[in-house]
Amino acid sequence: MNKNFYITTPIYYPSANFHIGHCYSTIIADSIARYKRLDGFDTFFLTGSDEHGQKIEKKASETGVTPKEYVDKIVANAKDLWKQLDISYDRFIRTTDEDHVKCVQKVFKKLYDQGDIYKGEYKGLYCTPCESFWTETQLVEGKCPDCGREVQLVKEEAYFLKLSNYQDRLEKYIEEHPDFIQPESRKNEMINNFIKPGLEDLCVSRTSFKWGIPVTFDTNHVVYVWIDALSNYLTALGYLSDDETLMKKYWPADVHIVGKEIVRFHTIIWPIMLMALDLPLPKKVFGHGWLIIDGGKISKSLGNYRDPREYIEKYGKDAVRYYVLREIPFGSDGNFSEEALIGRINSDLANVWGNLVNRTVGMANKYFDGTISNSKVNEDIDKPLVDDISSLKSRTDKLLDELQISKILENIFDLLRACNKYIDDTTPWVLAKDETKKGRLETVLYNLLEAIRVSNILLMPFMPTSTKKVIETINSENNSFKEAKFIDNLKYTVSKTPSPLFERIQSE
Ligand code: ME8
Repeated sequence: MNKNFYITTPIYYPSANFHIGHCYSTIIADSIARYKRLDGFDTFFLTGSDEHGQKIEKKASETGVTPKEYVDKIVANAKDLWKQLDISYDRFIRTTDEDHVKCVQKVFKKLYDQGDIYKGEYKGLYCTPCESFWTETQLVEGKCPDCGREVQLVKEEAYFLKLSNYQDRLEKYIEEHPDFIQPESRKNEMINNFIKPGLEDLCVSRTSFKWGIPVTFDTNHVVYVWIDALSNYLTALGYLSDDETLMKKYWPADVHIVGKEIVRFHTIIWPIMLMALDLPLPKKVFGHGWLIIDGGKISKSLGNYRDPREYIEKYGKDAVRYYVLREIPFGSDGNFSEEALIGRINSDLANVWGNLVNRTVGMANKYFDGTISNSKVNEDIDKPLVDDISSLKSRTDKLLDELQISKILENIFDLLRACNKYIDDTTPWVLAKDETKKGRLETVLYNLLEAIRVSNILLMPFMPTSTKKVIETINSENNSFKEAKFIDNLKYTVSKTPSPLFERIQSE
């Protein structure tokens, strides 16, 4: 079996209004990358920033700095945020990186030389004061939708990518590879709404602004931002450079994690570029839903914009990670509010997980001075719990392959909930009163520690900080993925002074 794994996030537009929804693509990709690493895969996890384009050029000039100065500042900020969220990327690529610029220029030239890119004329409706192109349908009463002035029909010399040549091949590929676009609903949307109606050749260069990668053989033109941005997945592996070792090792990508609104670019333009370059296509493009914040309207001017760091500082990085992963179910949107975040912390992290660890370790200290080994007196009531512990890894593996991250967390927390019920059903405090039940009491606590240990191993990719704390609390040395099953001969010596895993939060 191929034990290499290549996963990417979208590369972000440098934005000063980076909100908690933006963090989702990166947190989910980080969790999957961590899972694969722990599962023995040689993993490459790529993220970065998408820095070119007219919008950036304009924002920089408004602030009186160069575009590069403008993006440098925002990128430093993004890197800091990823650090605070424990994002374990192998490379942070910037589209202004020298190797990327070279890679894009070589890709563009190669496609031009072989006839997939040709020079033509871009015709469009143009509003000169706004410097914007519009389509007929975007106009409001025939005028510019931004400023209301007259628009002109203009022609601009431009390069085009022959998407139309690849239409049949792409359609066939998508149909023959049902896993390529996930979830299924997005696949149908791409085929029916975009591909079947017919692909038009794509304008892939611009002359109306400068902040982009110059076309080497026609320097008036800069490369269209999406051609530039998508190529990042290849640059990072050294494609068309002197050293293609990573390319040989990791391409094709196992999964591109992308938000639903950019599935179109990743499943039409991107595969066609790759077909033209004669490269295999990524195994999967996963289009996730959004975190809907305050009904979808979020901006600094509305006063509801919060830097994600505020939540991290207030509630901890793992609570934020857990919340977004748990709240966005496969293929759908999730909702965000601070109230709901507090609700999740209290109901799942504090009441279920924290409480279970606390109760179990407390009883191990109280009744056995912290030392527990299995006395192997099993009763019927233990069996379902032991089975659930042993099957947890294979159930989680399957859900991870399907990218059902929210479901994974739901499943693990179901097990933790079942443990709290197991305590109520087995009543250890009653067993403790009867010396002849000492063996039974030890088994009950042992089973609970096993559930805590195994669930903790599988939670490591999702909540790297809290799971370390649990390892210290139960003092477990058996924390590898291979040991994520019920083992009946361990010896636990739990911490005498465990600190609480998650505190309950009083809502204001
Ligand atoms: O699209 N909930 O960058 P971007 C969940 N540069 N995800 C969200 C979200 C929300 N509320 N808001 C944003 C770009 N995102 C391009 C990518 S890749 C070659 C180029 C996600 O900064 C969004 O869906 O606009 C996307 O996946 C990511 O944040 C970056 O968005």
